[in-house]
Amino acid sequence: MASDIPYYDVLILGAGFSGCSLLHYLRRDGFSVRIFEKAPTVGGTWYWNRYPGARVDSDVPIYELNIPEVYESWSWSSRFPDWQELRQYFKHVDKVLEVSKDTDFNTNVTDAVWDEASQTWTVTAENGKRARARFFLTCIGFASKNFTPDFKGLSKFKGEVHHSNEWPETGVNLEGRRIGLIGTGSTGVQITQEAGPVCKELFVFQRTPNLCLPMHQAYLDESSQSDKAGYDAIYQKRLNSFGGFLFDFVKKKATDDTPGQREKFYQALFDHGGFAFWVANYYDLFTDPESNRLAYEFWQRKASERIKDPKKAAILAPKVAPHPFGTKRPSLEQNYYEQFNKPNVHVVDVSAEPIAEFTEKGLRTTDGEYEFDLLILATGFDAVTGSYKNLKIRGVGGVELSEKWAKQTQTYLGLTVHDFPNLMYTYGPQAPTAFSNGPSCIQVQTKFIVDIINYMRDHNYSSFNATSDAETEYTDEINEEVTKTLFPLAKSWYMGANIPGKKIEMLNYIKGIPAYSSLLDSVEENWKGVAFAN
Ligand code: NA7
Repeated sequence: MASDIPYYDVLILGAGFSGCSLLHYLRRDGFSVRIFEKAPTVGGTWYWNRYPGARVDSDVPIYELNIPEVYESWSWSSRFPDWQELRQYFKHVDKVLEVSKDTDFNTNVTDAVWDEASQTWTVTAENGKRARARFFLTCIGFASKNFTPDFKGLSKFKGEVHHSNEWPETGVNLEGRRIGLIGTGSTGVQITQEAGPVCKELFVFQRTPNLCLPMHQAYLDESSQSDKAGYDAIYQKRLNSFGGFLFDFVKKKATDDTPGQREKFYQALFDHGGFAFWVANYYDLFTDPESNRLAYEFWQRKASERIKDPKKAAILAPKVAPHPFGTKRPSLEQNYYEQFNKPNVHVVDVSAEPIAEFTEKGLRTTDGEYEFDLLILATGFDAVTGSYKNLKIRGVGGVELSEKWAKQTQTYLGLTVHDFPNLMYTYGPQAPTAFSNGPSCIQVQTKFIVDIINYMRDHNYSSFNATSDAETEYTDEINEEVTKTLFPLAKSWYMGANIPGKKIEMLNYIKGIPAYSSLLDSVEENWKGVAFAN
């Protein structure tokens, strides 16, 4: 019977940045809140990402929750922390915010059903746990469904195989191993930097070069982080930039500058490190092919001068851009290119010689055979919408969310979906997700979610539903905006193009954090596009 199932005002799925943050604010406002979390602990993506070299590509304190109780009593040891430190950070978040006391861990939710009569969601997990809730908030991130390509004969391979996102908690020895690594996304780049120095031999199977940017890691001491007086201002300031950082595109076209000025500007972005060259470049980088070409030329020169072997350089940093710069996510690197200067570290261009099949001892491309005893699949995720594919979420009339999105992703505000009343999600489809620093996007979305739930309580509303018209208008705008950019020219996970058969469409909001934040604020003024019911 439904009444035997525990009831909460709010049920949150996932105890990562957004789940912890929403729990904190909603509980503060007097709501009963519960988190169901698949993992045995808090941390979200930083519980699962524990492959060698896993590290965040946003710098701290930008990559951090803006909750004073949390940041005032925390300091980092490096500008770009690794997964171990991020796990420690989440332990701290848990201790300070007491997340665990309101969380069911090891609870993998499989089903959620909207009940029109009671205006509640009923949520069921694999371990049999159930809950009913007025609001259902899915905070499951954009990269939780792994992708392994359907390689011919993969099961024949007799060596050890690991997908980067299912890395054994006990670790995997890379020392002295012969390693085959497929994939050169940010994961592949980070693993290469760890495997290169210790392996016997490393074959990196690259289909598309990663146009990596210099990280410029720096080590931080506690004393430099003792004064937190300016932090609140920093967290407000990060919302003023496209990517949710403290830097932003400059208000100039690339061709407004002379070649000399451009060279100086590009070099300054490289010297700054992080994503500056990506999202603090000339503002026409993603819209003007010439601006993009100029940026690529600079990047190509910088990367190729670090690679001694011209054959390797032609694969890793080709003269002709594989796609417009920045339309696939660049990774940050520390010594990626130098790895390939070692005689035992190879790059195999599988766009020129595709992987034909696996063998007992390795794999065969159309041109040759490669032997290794450890295979690492850094082949990514069914990103953004894929996170929802293993979850049966049924809204009004029993319609399933993943079915609705199979035809076309449709959302209102990148936060909710028509006919899925009282469902909201964070850091997912049609939000600034892939183009923003996670905690910045979450800061904006958390405010909206907490505000609407409070508003409804104050007005005795039991449900809200995004209108169909508002959803269509929002979705159409995303699809229209992307046609003005170079993004459709790349086969990227931003566009769903990394998964065979997946619909090609822009899965993210591309106008940046300030425009997104203003949009949410304007909706809050009169709840445009939202229908409330008692
Ligand atoms: P990504 O960025 O999706 O990278 C996956 C990599 O795997 C990428 O280089 C792909 O090449 C490669 N891949 C995928 N399928 C194949 C096949 N069939 N053959 C050869 N190579 C293949 O995943 P990551 O884990 O690195 O990063 C995901 C995001 O998580 C990251 O951007 C951060 O935001 C956090 P392709 O480029 O498609 O040619």
